[in-house]
Amino acid sequence: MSEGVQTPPAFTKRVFSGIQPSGGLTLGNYLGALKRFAEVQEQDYETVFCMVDLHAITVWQDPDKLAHATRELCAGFIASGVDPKKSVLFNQSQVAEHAQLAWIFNTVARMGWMQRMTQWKDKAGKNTQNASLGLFAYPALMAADILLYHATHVPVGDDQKQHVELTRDIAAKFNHDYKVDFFPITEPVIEGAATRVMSLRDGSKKMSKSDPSDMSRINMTDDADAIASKIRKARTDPEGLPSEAEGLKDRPEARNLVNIYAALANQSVDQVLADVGGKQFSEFKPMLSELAVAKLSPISTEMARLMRDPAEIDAILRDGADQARAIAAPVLERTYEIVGMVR
Ligand code: AQP
Repeated sequence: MSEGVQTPPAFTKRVFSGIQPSGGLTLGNYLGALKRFAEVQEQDYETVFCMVDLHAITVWQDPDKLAHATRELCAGFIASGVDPKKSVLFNQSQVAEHAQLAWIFNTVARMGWMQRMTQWKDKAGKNTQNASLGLFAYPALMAADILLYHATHVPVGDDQKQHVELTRDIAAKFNHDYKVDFFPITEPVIEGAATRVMSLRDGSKKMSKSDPSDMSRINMTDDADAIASKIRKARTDPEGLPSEAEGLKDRPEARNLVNIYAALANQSVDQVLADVGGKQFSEFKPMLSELAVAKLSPISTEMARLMRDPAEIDAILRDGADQARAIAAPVLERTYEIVGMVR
């Protein structure tokens, strides 16, 4: 993470982040989350990463697919460079403390805070009466995920910023109401050229696992032909590429493809445009496909290899859950004491 991000004093520098096993991983999850998790693991932070299956079931998940998606997500973490020997890597439902602390936070968070969450509004749609109570309470569980580890920093894509801000509000209200300085005020860390990867079919929507159109996203398990075909068919406009970022203003689809290229190439948007400015999309799209295949195919090959041994993945998750519980249990215990529960 870059300099300038403030660490709350008195708390160990610790990163927490999670991904839902709500479908196959997308390029958005990779660039907005996994790639950065692997980078931050090598920096001066303790790192805790979670497959948030309790979050996934806030919308319907087929039980067989959920188990498969959880193991595949674990394979995706490892294949992207998250090393279970360096990071705590586990599955949320194996550490009961997440649900227990979430209950306390359900009593701290206010209805009005939850109603303002854009993810709730987007996912519940017009039919809020039929959405699950869990979907409404999602941000309180996310606050519990983060604060159970006293995490000081949360690397996320731009879409999750509002939830991390709510986590800060919950921590501040808990500390204030119980007159303690127990939970840190966590910093969201949103960095990189692709903090919000957009749909390949509609530059105003984020790329998402659960988008009904498979052509809207690049899946981490897509082969080279599928990646090339999706990029070839990606929506663009008739203009060529500009030489400076300013020329991408009001061109969301063009900006999205350039952002993806920049993030995959570890370059800034300006560096990319200095090279490709003046080219047509017919020339740029094959360059992007080649880069995407070069970066993603070693990851998908490794994911497929890991998935051939599900027992090994389960053992990694169990071991990670033991490590997670060792941090989480004392924090929950102290929370109960602060709240006044007889222990
Ligand atoms: N399009 C994206 N661009 C950048 N970052 C993204 N993330 C997700 N989509 C993008 C980041 O990935 C992490 C895990 O997200 P998640 O799976 O827990 O939930 P999500 O944000 O709701 O992702 P999806 O793919 O859209 O899942 P569904 O379709 O199930 O809701 C987060 O850090 C997120 O910011």
